[in-house]
Amino acid sequence: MQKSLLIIAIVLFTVFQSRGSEQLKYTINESWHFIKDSSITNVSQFLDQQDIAELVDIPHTWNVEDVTDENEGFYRGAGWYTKEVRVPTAFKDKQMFLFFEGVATKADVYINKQLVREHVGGFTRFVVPVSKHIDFDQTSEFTTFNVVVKADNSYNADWPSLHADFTFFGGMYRDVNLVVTEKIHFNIEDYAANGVFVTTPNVSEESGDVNLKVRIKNDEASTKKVKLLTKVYGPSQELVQEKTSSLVLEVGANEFQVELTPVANPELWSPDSPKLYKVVCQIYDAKTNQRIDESINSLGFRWFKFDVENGFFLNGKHLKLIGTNRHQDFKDISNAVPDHIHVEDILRMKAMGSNFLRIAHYPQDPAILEMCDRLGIITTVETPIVDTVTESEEFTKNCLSAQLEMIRQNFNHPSLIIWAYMNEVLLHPRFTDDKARYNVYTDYVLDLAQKIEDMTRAEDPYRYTMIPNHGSLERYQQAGLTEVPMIVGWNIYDGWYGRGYDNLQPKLESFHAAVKKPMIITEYGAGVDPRLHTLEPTRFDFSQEYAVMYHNHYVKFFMETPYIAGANVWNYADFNSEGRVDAVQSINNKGLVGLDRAPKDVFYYYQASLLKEPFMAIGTKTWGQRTYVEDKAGSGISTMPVQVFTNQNEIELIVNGKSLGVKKADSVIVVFDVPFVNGINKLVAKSTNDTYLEDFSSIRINVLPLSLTDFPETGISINVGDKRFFYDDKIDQAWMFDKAYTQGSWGHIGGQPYVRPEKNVQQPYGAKQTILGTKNDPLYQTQLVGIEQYRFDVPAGVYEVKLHFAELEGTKAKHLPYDLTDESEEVARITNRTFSVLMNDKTVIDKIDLLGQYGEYRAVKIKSEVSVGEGQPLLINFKKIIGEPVLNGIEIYKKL
Ligand code: GCB
Ligand code: CA
Repeated sequence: MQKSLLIIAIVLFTVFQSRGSEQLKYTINESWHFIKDSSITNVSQFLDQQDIAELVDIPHTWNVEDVTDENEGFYRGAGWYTKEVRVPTAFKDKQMFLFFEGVATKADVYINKQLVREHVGGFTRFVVPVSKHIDFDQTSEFTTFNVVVKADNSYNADWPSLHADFTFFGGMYRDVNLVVTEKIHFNIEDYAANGVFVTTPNVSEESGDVNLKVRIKNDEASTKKVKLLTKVYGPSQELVQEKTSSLVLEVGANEFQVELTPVANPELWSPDSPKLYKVVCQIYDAKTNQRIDESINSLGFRWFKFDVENGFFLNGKHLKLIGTNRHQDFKDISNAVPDHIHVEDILRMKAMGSNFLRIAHYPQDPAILEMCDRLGIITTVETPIVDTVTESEEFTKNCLSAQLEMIRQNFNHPSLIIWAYMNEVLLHPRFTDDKARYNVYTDYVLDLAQKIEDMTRAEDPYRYTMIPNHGSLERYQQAGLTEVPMIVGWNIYDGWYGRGYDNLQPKLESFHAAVKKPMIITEYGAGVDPRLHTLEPTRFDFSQEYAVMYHNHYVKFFMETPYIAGANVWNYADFNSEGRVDAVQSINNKGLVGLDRAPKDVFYYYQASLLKEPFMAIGTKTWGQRTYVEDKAGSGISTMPVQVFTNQNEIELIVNGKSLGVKKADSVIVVFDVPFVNGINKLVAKSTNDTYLEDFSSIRINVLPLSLTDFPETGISINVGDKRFFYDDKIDQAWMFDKAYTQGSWGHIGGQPYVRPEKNVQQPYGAKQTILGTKNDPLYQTQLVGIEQYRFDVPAGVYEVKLHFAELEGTKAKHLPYDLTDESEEVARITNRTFSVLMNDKTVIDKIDLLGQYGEYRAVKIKSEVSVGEGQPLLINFKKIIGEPVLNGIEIYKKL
């Protein structure tokens, strides 16, 4: 039996040798004429202005600069693109299409000035038929036609997402292609899918079903007979089976089911061994045996199950899903990223030990799922309905089409196992002050969810569905939303935005008891500005050190809690969020790597936690230069902890050629107290077993003497009112946190660290507002209030002192003047905080009014020189006039 099948296979193969003209697909990304202008009302008006158009290449977005500058808001409006596309006139017998991979948010496509397609949804692909809209130039070898695309990223109540913590970049930000097919072709007009939908309803170690749904479009004038040849290739490219089906194509859209012989003993797909098969479908003309079209898709044999109590099982084995979320932007490019970045990102996730990726909050470039298939990263992808919905027919329609496009376009990916939709959809619910109306609203949301759910299950009965919620159980339960999907996702931030991370366990236990559905922690994370370090990590301090503690707590808990099927760190990388104010303005910095993909310590922490192969890395590598005070006067040594991340039991650390001994890891972290000497310190960490792991770090430190008899050449830079070191990576400058004055040394006298006056602020000290006029926001977000003096006991000489200020109180910094002479003038004379600064009795800053002169939240730097005589200290006195004097930072250098 086996043998005869094989013979038939070979015979068929030879019959179908001849190749006709097949589908052609290539990018037409170069040289589009572009104008950003919302006042253009029609296509002719735009085309008349070509002299002012800019020449751009796709991928393109118009929001690269305005989303990170200091001005609030960014351009949300229309951008017009045009290009003359030249094709061989011989294409007149074929079908041509424009294939857009992503245009945000709405696209109007014109061919030869005629509007031919409107598409809403910035994250899914769409196809526009061309041939019927153009006249071929029979007198010439080539025909040229004009394409205009009006992209629009305005706010529109009917276009999801309405509101979210990411930037809604506008533009033609993914590839645009020309596709040329025969009149008979796999139906790419079906929601820009590729016409073939592969399913594997039953898979076991012994056998794997393969079924296909095939959609073919017949644009000929009459019914046509074709043959469909389906071939399955194994992971080593060997032909596993083939099948020929004779099909009669009606005019227009056709759909067929193809059942293949189950594949015996399939090589299974899993994160550890992502074995990929390939399904090749070819259409042949039944008469001429000419090949007309081809569609190639990946196929993986795996079976999976989510269990309420015991989590996730792949191919019958328990697997804890753990990995990250991902956005699609990059430093200085925004979302118009080349494929290479997508590819590198998935490689880096694999290198981190991820086996799970939540593609949030919207479908991304095709390269992402392709790479996940190949590298073995299990995925979930979702439709961008975020925070809130509009109760309109149009909004619902757009949500449903976004979901349908997502499903059809991404159908053939073995890595993908969950279709998700709606992220934290009740985060900003409407009508909270009117109970009855609120219920009408949540009923609407519920109804929308049910519609999406039903459609998703009908489209794909073999995958799971999921809705990710924020941590407000009652709200989602009350609305009925936890009942709709197959898996409930929770975005949990205890230990960051709210409470401590100790709350994690009781919270999730109560969620698990309340909702009897499989659970995934779809988000958890902590902000990190890699420039910030501290010896006293606290919630919301954005330090590298706090984030490691936070993630360590979460990961340990997930690993030992069976009902948590999986978890995704928020986020793989830092990403743009224009409206965000944090340590880094307009950036959400919960990434394990930066916007430029530079790893933070937490990235190494995950490598140590997740990788199976031996791993070790020394932390704080991005801290290029540090400065810290010596342990004891005259010792010249600053002892500071250094973390080493490893999955080995113990590590040895050698500092400047001397061993600090061997230390055991606590979970995956080994901490060494390193006695740093001034200048460069060489650290070598080594495993003690035959894994021969070794890592190296060269750390530059300015050890600040307690007694300044030899004033340090590097100067002294103090982050006043703070407990964090700050490293300015742009100019390689190290700042130390503040210290109080002690006899014979240096430091501040008087004053308290600034604390936000509002209740329930997250940060322990300092403000989190964006500071204007600087990129070093953290320095200026903290200050000492009521400072009396900064004192340095220095040798005689000339010193340059630079004082850094910012008004953090806004209108609250308005005070009553203390020197009222006439009581009746009191109200009229309310004025701003004002103080003077004297250096060794010389007034260097006279009655500064930060609010009045510079405005709130603006960095102010004032530099002045002072001459200090023999035996004299350098005294910087803050003289209070109205309200309390403040100081945010101080730098001092010896000139002479
Ligand atoms: C969330 C959101 C995500 C945010 C994240 C955060 O829950 O789903 O879009 O970026 O929190 O960092 O606040
Ligand atoms: Ca400060």
